[in-house]
Amino acid sequence: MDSASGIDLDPNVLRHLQTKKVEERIEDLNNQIWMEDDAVGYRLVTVIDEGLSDLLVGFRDEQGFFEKKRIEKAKCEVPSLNNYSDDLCTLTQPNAATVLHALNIRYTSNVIHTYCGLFCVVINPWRTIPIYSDEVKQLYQHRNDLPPHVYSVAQNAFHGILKGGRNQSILITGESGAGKTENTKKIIDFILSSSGSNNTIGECVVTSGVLLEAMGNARTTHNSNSSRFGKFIRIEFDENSKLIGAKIECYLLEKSRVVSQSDGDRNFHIFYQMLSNYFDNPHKSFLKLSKKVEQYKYLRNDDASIDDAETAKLTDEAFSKIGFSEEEKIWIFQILSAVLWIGDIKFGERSGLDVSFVESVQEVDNIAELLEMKSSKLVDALTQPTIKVHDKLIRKNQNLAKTLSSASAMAKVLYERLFGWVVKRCNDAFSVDDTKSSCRNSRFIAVLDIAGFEIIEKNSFEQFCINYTNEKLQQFFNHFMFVKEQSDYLEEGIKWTQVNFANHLQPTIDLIEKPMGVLSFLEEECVVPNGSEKSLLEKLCSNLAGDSSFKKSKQSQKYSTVRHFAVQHYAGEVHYNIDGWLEKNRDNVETSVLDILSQSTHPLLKVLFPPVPANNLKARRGTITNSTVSFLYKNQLQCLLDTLNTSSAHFIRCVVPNYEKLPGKIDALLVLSQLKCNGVLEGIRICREGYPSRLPHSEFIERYSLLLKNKEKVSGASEKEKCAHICQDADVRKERYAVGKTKLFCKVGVISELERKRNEYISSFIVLIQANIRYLN
Ligand code: AOV
Ligand code: MG
Repeated sequence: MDSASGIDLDPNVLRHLQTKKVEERIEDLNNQIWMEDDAVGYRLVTVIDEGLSDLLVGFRDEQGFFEKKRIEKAKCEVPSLNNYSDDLCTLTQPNAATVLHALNIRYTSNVIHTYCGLFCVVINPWRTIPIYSDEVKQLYQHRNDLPPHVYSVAQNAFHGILKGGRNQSILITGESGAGKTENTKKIIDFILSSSGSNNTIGECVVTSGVLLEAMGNARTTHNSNSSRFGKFIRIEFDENSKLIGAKIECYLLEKSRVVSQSDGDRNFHIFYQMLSNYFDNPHKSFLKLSKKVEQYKYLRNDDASIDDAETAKLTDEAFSKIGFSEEEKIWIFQILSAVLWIGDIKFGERSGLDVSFVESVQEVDNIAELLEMKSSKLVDALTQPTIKVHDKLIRKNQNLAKTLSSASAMAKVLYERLFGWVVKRCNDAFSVDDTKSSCRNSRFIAVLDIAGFEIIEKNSFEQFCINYTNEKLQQFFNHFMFVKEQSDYLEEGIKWTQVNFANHLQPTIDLIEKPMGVLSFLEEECVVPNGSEKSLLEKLCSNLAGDSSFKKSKQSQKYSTVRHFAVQHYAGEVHYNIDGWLEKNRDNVETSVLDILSQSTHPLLKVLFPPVPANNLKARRGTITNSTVSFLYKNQLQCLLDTLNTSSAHFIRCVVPNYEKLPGKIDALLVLSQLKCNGVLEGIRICREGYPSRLPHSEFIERYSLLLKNKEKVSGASEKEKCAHICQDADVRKERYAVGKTKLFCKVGVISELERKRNEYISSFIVLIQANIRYLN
């Protein structure tokens, strides 16, 4: 029984929660140092001799042989005296090596959460661990002295609402498979169960998650349930902190997946669910789902290990719970089935002529029937679009490549709008009625689940958007941290001279956003006649060459200069391959395709493709700059940041420990690269610039007063004065500490130094006592 909260806790759970703290041992470091190592990240070695800029070190290799090596001092990190700390910033020597070491020993003892200043780092356990039970939830709802946990972050946010504070946001980032979505679900669940009263809203929010996963998630090589869109979920409360509603906003659905997937990836889950045994044959034949999964071109890569029938059931039930009628479900599946048939249309081309045609009518007939349109019109729209020349409408033949791309665009736009509609319907089920008076003072807790910084083999437009987003979020974090530190120092009456590290990211953001920057050149190239990626790259290189964040890629096997440019992001230099950017950014759908979709009599298509007024040329053409993906996304991102800026933020960084999905195993290099990309090391760096170690006066005096040279001198002094005297007597330089109103603030290394002096004092004291005892004997 946990005496403070009156809650029964399984000892197994306690062990995972690490309530029984591992005895923190102050290590005898004995001339040891962390040396950079290509295989294991960092290796603890013994210093044998010290040169001006290098060290001679010794260590045992994997076979147990003793090796000696000269290494540059710059490639070493000082070990920390403590290693099991709940907060990485309180390591006596926070640096890449000690942070990795601390996370490693915690993870291998099943502790997946660790704070790092304002971040909570969570390492994917790759297995179920018993730390999310109702009992544990209750504990975190009632106590604030518990070990790190995402529940604690959620509770802080909830507490912010309860005490009448501002909107709260929880930002979760990390690379694919790191656990963002899992943690988002845990947090939402915690907040909903803390706010108790309105179960219907809570249930709808959770249920909508099932639908979004069915339609927006897919199997990838790194994650069998990978989210292929970003989302921002807001849980809204009225002025009495009562739950009144929720809202989900989605970003950048990866719709290209509908028409093609990389090896090892699947299409969105919903397609496989729709074809699974959960649905009977009459239902399937009504939907014209007459083929097996692997017979559809868009679904070639199946995965037998995923139980699609089981999830189909959950999805079906979720549709009903949210309030989709049986008829509406049929409409949804008709559109999805039509999308699959689009992939199977067989197109041909007259050799030597730019004329394409449909080889067999079966597929087209199926689509036309499902989408309630005329087959002949569909064929024309795809193979012979109508164009306007001097007020005349003319049918234009086009080659096979154009026709194929037109068909893909049709499949993608159908899926994208369907997804958007399902999201909207979910929102309708739980969104707040703005007209109600109680909502005027509403506040929210929002959770952002968005793909983290990415450097892959071939970085394209998608990576560029993701990395741009993360650059902005990192800047937001740096600024937030700056303001927080500033208020901490002000509160403690300490002089403040630190720089705002948020400004350091501005050059890269400017490079992307400024009027003659990457995005504006891209948008312009999308609309100029004969725009091409080659000319875009030339424009970027000639106009941005002087920019410190822009790099021309050096000619190499990997990054040819005719295809690549590089951007210096906070997390590293990324080489972007320019191929396909214009098409991806234009995101054009032939007007003739949009026309037949909006002329259809299908009840759902009428909603998804409302007729465009003939005089609205801008909307019809869809080629104006302000309809490009990047333009729309830039604005969406700015809105998101405006929202975040008016809220109190909380940060969660998810880390994938290894790609083999093995519990308990840390791949050091993989984790190090994530710590770099997700801003944890940047956070540590900023933290090192300030005074990372903070001890209450009394604690500091209790531990270090033995370093005072003259104890009588301070007998009547205040605690504040005593702290200052101890630092002076221990020869800590003035700029390395600051005495605040209640705490003593120290720079990195001061505590290690004081500990060393304290140990020396104690050992000499022991020697003295032993000598005296001998003398007495
Ligand atoms: P992601 O959201 O970060 O990837 P997920 O949240 O989908 O990653 O997690 C991937 C998988 O890791 C899950 O399906 C679980 O098997 C496992 N996992 C993650 N966190 C936990 C946890 N706390 N407890 C148990 N298992 C966990 V992506 O959406 O691909 O970027 O686009
Ligand atoms: Mg996810």
